[in-house]
Amino acid sequence: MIKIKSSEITPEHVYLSRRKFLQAMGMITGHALLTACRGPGQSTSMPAADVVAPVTSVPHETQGAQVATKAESLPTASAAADELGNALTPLEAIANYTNYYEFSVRKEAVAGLVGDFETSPWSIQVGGLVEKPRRFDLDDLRKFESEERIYRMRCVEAWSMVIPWLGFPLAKLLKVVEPQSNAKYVRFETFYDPNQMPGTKSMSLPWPYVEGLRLDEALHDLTLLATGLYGNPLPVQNGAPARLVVPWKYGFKSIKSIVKIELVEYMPTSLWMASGPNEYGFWANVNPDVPHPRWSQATERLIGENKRRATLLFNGYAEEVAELYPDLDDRQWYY
Ligand SMILES: Nc1nc2c(c(=O)[nH]1)N[C@H]1C(S)=C(S)[C@@H](COP(=O)(O)O)O[C@H]1N2
Ligand SMILES: [Mo]
Repeated sequence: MIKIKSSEITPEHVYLSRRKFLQAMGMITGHALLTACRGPGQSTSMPAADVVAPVTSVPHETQGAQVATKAESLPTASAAADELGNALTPLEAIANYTNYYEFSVRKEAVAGLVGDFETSPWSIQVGGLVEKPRRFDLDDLRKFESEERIYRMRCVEAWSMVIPWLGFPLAKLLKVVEPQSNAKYVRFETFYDPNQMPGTKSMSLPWPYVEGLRLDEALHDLTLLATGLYGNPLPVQNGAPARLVVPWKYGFKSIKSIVKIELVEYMPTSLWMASGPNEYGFWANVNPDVPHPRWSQATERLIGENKRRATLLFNGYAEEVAELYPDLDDRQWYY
């Protein structure tokens, strides 16, 4: 097990390092965002198919794949690479190779199935162990100042992307509702309507999609409520109008299209914990040394590259998040 001295991490250190992430120096207001982007965009074990049959073609080579944006909204990001020098994944790939089981288990099919999905009006109910429970509609979400964050996204299936998100730290929203002292975890729930989400009828899973974080993880500055990417509102298939992004954990923690956030005392049971407890646990911190029961996590394929590359501890964010895990043990890597 890799040891990290959390004592080495000072707040200044974290701050200076985080500066490297904030590629966008100018703030982008959320005003243009959160407009519904109308872009086109088995078993209970989520990723088996992709790992058993490794991805050999990049998503934008997929025949018939639609592109998520049109000419009037060309992708923009303030930098061309993440802080480690990894080039941004093209929008075509981000929008056409998506995991969104409510629509399809086929990543290449999701973008073509989201056309009728309504993302406006929308609201997120925030409650549970808070002083000021409230509902945030799209206008409320627009009031949070939006910033760009270029993050690596590492799927448990061992592929990855580099994505320029727009959004704001979830902590800002949680502060508004004032968590009570007995709140220890945060539970997130995705919108669920079988009539709009064909995958929920064909896939027998304990819908709705649910995920959870420990409260300090949810309050960490890296934890984002994302409302856009590449300078535009989120494509529906990427979780419009608002989704979680937790870059040091496997991608399945980054729950899409959130309608409910609850502060709770006990560890919530996620959809994947309920459906595949031997393979998907609560913590899901990226660790190359802890294999999934059915495959190694030592390497990954960055979408667009052919050669596999080494997976980084905490997906490369150890400096920022190791302090959250002073008593690292196997539980916190467990799927
Ligand atoms: N509601 C919901 N959220 C979800 C998923 C899903 O199927 N449904 N898939 C997860 C998985 S496995 C990954 S890797 C990421 C993928 O995000 P992206 O498609 O925007 O790259 O979304 C996560 N969030
Ligand atoms: Mo994933």
